[in-house]
Amino acid sequence: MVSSEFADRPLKKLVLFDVDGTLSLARQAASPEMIQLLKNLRKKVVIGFVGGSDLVKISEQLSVHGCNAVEDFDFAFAENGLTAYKLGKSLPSQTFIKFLGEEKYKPLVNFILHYVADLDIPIKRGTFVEFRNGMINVSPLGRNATIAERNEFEAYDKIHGIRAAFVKVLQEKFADYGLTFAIGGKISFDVFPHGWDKTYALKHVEQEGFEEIHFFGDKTYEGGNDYEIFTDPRTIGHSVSNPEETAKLLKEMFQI
Ligand code: M1P
Repeated sequence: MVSSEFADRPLKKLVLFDVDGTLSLARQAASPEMIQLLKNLRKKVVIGFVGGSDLVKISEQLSVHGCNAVEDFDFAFAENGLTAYKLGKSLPSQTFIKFLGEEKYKPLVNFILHYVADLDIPIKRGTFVEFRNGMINVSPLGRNATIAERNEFEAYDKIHGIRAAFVKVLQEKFADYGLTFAIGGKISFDVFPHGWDKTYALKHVEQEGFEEIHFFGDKTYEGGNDYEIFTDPRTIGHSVSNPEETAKLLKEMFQI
């Protein structure tokens, strides 16, 4: 039985979305058309997003065109659900540093910063390690790069495999840390405890009694940060290449 909080929705289904590449272009705002489509969808089903980024960044992308990312989605999951809201109210959360402890974190971050310092790549900017609530995000380019610099790094990385090589070294060196290294976006990778991938968000919804939980994502291939939730037996996964494809599928599936 789905909770009475969602009694106004004719379909007892939950539809979850990745953000970058699924609802909007990476690190960019969702279009007015996408926001309107989500409003229409919410009249029929329960909706939520599951992003890898922190809530501030996701809000920059989804709190646009009159939408509020926390209030206009029934479930708002940032950092894979480590920061979680249901109907605008926050749910209990965990932290990366509590899981790992300072004494294990310090050698990890020191090693990462040394590795970045020794990397010979065309350009570097700043913020190579972003410390978040539920994970750290590591970028060889640096997070405060421009959109053009991000795209250039992505193209360079496709040829030179900078992130893949970095991840391999970390997986070997810190094999006993219980950490997952996931390449989700264009310039960085996320580091979080095993199981704190996007399936973490499902812990918050599995007792709600939905008849179906759909998930839409673009990084659904093995190694991508949508892979685990896309292949999870609790979800019906939909792989998309861009927001336009998400919109097309939603219109077909839900007649909106
Ligand atoms: O949502 C996908 C990823 O988006 C960003 O990645 P990048 O800056 O590399 O494009 C990051 O916020 C990352 O944490 C997230 O997984």
